[in-house]
Amino acid sequence: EVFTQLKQIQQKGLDELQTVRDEASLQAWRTAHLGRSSAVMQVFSGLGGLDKELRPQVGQQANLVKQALEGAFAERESAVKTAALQQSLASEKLDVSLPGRRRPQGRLHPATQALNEICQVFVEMGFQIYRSPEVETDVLNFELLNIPAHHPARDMWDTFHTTTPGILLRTHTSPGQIRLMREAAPAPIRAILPGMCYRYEQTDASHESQFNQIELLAVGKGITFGDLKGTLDEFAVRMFGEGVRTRLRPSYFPFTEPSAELDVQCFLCMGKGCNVCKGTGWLELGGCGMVHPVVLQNGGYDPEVYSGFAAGLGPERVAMMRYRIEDIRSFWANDLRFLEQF
Ligand code: FA5
Repeated sequence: EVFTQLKQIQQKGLDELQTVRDEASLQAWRTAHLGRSSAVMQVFSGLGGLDKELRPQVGQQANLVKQALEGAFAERESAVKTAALQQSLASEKLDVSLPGRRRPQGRLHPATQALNEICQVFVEMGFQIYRSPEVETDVLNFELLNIPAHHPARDMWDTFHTTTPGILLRTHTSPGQIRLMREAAPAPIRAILPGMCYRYEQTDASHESQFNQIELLAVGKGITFGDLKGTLDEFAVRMFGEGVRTRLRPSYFPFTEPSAELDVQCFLCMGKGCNVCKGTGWLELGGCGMVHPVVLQNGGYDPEVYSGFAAGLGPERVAMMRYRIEDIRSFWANDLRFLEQF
């Protein structure tokens, strides 16, 4: 009757194996029918209790059953694996004709684009680009530019101060004038100095607490106010188009004498008056003037021998006019819906 039992064990195992369709039930079947506490294994462990003559025959028969089950299992296992592979090949088919997903492409910030364009125009006119630091000393940002402590102009140009006394974020690119003059003296200079400036400012649609400037500096013998005017006219034409004129309005800066505000004719209405120029026909671009003798001297040039002109332009203002951007605070608000338009 042990033999009948073995036969039944084998039959039951094989029958149940028929219903196995996946990896999980395959493993469950193996534990149930070939595991340590499975029926066939119990026959092996019960061998000791049998009659001596019966033992080899039962053992042999149990072995055959075990081998039959193992063989069937191996077959089923490979069938299940093949089926799973077929299934995944069919369901995860790659369609190589689908277009790929593009990575979003970065681009230059609109302020950088305007800055680059203005620099390009001046470079074509023979100006060199000179970089000077954004973290500056009080001495260079103010004192050597003729703005001593307690000078009223300091209020207008107040900035962010570091915890180190006398070290601040520059309010304009003008301290670069002194740095460049000291490096170059007594050689002639024709350069632009672009970069970020910072101000402690009540911000509004046209004033940010950070913005770019492009400083213009020419120093040499016999440089006149006419050279300044001519340079700015040529810049306006190259930048904004044929026929665009500039206008200088008397102004005051401690580091230039005489000083002027630079307006450029509105290139959208060509001076007739429109929304962008608020009906005036002119757009304000920056300050300028002849380098003050004291500043020339601070830079290492003898004002009796040398003269020069300087200007400070606001590239964001140029970009605002060009793209009709209504609020300068959009530039640094980090809103991609704004930035991706340029
Ligand atoms: C100056 O900063 C002078 N250093 C310019 C100068 C240089 C004069 C050389 C003479 C010789 P002002 O503070 O006006 O001047 O600034 C010049 C330009 O920078 C402005 O016309 C404007 O375009 C830009 N600017 C100034 N403040 C801000 C601000 N808060 N936000 C955006 N742009 C500004």
